[in-house]
Amino acid sequence: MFKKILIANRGEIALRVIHACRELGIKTVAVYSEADENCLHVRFADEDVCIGPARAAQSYLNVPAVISAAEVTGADAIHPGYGFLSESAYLAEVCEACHIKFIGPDPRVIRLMGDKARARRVMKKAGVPVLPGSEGIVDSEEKALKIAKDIGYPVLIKATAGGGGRGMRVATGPSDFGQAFKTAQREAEAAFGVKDVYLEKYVDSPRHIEFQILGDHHGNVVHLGERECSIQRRHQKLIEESPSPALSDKLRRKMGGIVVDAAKAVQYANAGTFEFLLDADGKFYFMEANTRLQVEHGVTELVTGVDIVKEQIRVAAGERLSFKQSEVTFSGHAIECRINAEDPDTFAPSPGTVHVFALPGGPGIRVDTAAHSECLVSPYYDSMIAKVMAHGRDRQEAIARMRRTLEMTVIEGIKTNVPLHLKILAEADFVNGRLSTAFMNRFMAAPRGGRTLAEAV
Ligand code: MV4
Repeated sequence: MFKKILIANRGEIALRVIHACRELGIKTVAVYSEADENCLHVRFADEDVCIGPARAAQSYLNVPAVISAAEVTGADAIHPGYGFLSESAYLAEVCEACHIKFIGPDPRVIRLMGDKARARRVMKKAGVPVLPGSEGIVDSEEKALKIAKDIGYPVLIKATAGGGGRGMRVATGPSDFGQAFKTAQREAEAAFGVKDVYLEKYVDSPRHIEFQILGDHHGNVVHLGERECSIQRRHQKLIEESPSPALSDKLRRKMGGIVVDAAKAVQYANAGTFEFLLDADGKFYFMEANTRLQVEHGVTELVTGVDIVKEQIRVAAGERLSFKQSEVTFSGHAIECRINAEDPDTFAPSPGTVHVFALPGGPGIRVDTAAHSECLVSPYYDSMIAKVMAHGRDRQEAIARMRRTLEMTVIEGIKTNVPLHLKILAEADFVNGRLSTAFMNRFMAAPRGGRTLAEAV
């Protein structure tokens, strides 16, 4: 087992990894930017190294700085968390060259899944359902127009280097196809430096369902069921839950079997997530695979009892998964609300000093956060300051626990989206599990007492 792990991240996820390391008896190294000197991940790590200025490009995204910190502290592995360098095949390659274990899948698998058109092709070959679309990237508008006609409108033009919704454009017919194609290419080039795009049939108002998998270096892969992440705004997830209200046990077993086979086909080792769209007829289609620990991994931990981060560390060290698929059980229901430091009207970030930070806890509640009273929410990084998770025997109990927790949450000094969460949790469609990726758009537009939600919160 590793003796010392460097955590190339900050905030709640850096603390989450420290929890796992402490339980496993592994020493930790925090890295931090000049803006994060007083953060809890620095306080609770055994050692710490400042790796650069506040701007992430010069610190948390700086591969030479991270590697140097690992070298000088003698860390034998790096956990990248999520975001930042977590899906950097380059960091994983440099780690390999430096004989430092990267706690994540092989760089070749990271590269494969980072190329969305290629991932689609490989997954289709491995027996995973994909939407009608182009065979790989399409380099000319003329060819693309022909393919779009075959697929049938509406079609979606997606950046192959994209993911998370960036560089996507819908074309509703041949008349707006040219414009959408050019815009998608231009956005892809600007955002990722690669203008390549591919085409897919567009699904209206689907559910976002993702399967959690874990693989080891001995050919074992298990799935830990799904999370439904349909409640999101501008591709930022707000609420996630497990299980999905839309999946039967039969569909779960079917999709689970498919993702396990697909992961085995690419020799997937470590934690990963396979994203699907689920349409109104219950048909599902592969979208992309994320080769990292996800923000929302905690809801899966609550319903399965598996510590995903400890498993990640064990398998990276060459150990076998500590359980078999037949030993995975699902218990009750879990929901997560992402608490963001943002203005509830404008959604603009609301950084600053938190004067009071108090959450009640109690049965079935888990809070993952690096915030505390008198902490500083930095304008340099993501605005998510806490993940509140509620577990109950069923969905209704989980929702009730979430509501009473958020009602008794006191965060003063900055603005947060807690009021928004409480409004969503009270919405009939949410309570009845009628979720889709269109939920938030409808919700924001729906008038309440003569005002739209955007005006009311
Ligand atoms: C789609 C789609 C409809 N049809 N693909 C957005 C993020 C990326 N992971 C895939 N995304 C979508 N792909 C086809 N062919 C709709 C979305 C989408 C979406 C997906 C998941 C969660 C929220 C979403 C919000 C808007 C659009």
